[in-house]
Amino acid sequence: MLILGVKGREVLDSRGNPTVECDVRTDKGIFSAIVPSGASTGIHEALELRDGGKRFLGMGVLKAVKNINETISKRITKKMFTEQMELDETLIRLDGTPNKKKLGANAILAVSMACCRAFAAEKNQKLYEHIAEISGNNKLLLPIPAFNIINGGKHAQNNLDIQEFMILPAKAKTFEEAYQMGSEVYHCLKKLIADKKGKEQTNVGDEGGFAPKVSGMEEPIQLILDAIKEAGYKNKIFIGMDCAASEFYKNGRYYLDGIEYSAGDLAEKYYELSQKYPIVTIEDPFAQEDWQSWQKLMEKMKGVQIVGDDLLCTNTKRIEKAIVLNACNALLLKVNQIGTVTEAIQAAQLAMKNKWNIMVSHRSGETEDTFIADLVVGLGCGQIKSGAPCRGERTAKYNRLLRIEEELGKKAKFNSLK
Ligand code: 2PG
Ligand code: MG
Repeated sequence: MLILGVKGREVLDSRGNPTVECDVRTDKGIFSAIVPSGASTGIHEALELRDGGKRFLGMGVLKAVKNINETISKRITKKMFTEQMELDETLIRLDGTPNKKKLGANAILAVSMACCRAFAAEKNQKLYEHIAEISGNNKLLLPIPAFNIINGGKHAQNNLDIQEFMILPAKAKTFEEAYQMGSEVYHCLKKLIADKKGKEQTNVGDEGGFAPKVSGMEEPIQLILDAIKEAGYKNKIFIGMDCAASEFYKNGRYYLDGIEYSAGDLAEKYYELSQKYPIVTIEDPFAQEDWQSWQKLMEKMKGVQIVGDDLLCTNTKRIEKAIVLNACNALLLKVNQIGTVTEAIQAAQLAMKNKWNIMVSHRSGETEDTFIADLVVGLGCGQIKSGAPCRGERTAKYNRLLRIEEELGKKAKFNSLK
C-alpha cells in the first residue's frame, strides 16, 4: 500500500477535551481515526502527549498533531507498506522510547488506526475481516456487551467510590437482543432512581450511566437488580464491576465509601458480594502494584472473571507477569494504553494463548470513532464495554455492532452464555 498523505488535526472528545484525529490518504480514498482518552489511567500506560500551558487548560494536543504532520508524515508518505505490522514497527522505531513519549502514543495510535482502515480497503475487506486476518483469527464473534449503567469514581460527581457497575445480558441470543435488554433495564433503572431517590438523582456520568448519591457499594447493585426484575429479565442478566481500585488506594490501605479496608478485608467484601449477587466479572479489584492481593483473590474466588486493566495496561510484559503470578484471568484490552494496533493484537494473542478471557474497552473520554467494535468482532474475544446504552460516543460502538451483526446475517455468532 502506497501512502499518499497523512494529516493530523486536533478535535474534541466526549468530555470536551482535545484529542488527535488523523487522515491517511491512499489511492483507495481517505481513512480516518480518532483516539480516545482515559481519566483513571494506569501508571504503565503509553504516554498521551499534551501541550501544557494555557491553551485548553493545558490539554491541547498540537505537539502530537505536529508530530504527525512533520516527523511521521516525512517518514511514511510516498512509502510502500505491505502490512500493519511493518507500518507499526516503523512508527515504534521512529519514536524509539519504551512508552512512546517522544512522538506521543496519541499521535502514533491515530496513524496506526487510520492505516488499519486503509489496509482493509486495500484488500477490499471490512475492518473486522481485516483485523481477523492480521490477528490469525478465523471465528468472527459478536460480543456480550457490558453496559455501565451506574457511574462513580473519577467518572462522576457523586459519592460512589467504585467506578462502574455494569450489566451483561449474557443470556441473550443475539447482540441485537442484548442491546435491547440493556436499554430496557437502563430506562427502568432511571425510573426507579427517580421514584426512590428523586429525579435530580438521575443525572449521568462520563460514560452515560446514572450517578446517584448512594449509601455504599451494595445500593447500586440492589437498584440494578430491581431494574432487571422490573424489565422482566431476572436471571438473564449478570452484574459486572470495575472498582478502579488504584484510585482509592493509599499506603497499603483501601479507602472507599467512608470505610478503611485492609486488602484482606476488601477481598472478603468482594467475596461476600459475589456470593450474594449474580456478579460475573470484577475489574481492577486492587491497586496496580498490589500483585499479592490480586493473587490471593484469584485463590479465593473461583468462577468469577478477574480483569486486569490498570494492572496490565495492555502491555505484554505485564500480562506475562500476571500469567506467571496467576494474578487475574482476563485482559481488559484498550488500544490506546499501548499505542499501536499491532501491539494491542499481540496483547490479545498472549491472553488467548493462556486461556484468559478478553474484554475490549472504550475510554471514559471517547469519540465518534467505532474502531473497537470491529476490533472485538475481528479478534473474536466475545466481550466489550463501551459504557451505557446511551450518549452518542457510547452508542456509536454498539450501533456499529448492530450493523456488523446485520451484515453477517446467518453467519453472525453471538457469545451467548448457555
Ligand atoms: C476503565 C476506563 C473505561 P478510563 O477504567 O476501565 O471505562 O476508564 O478510560 O477513565 O481509564
Ligand atoms: Mg478499568
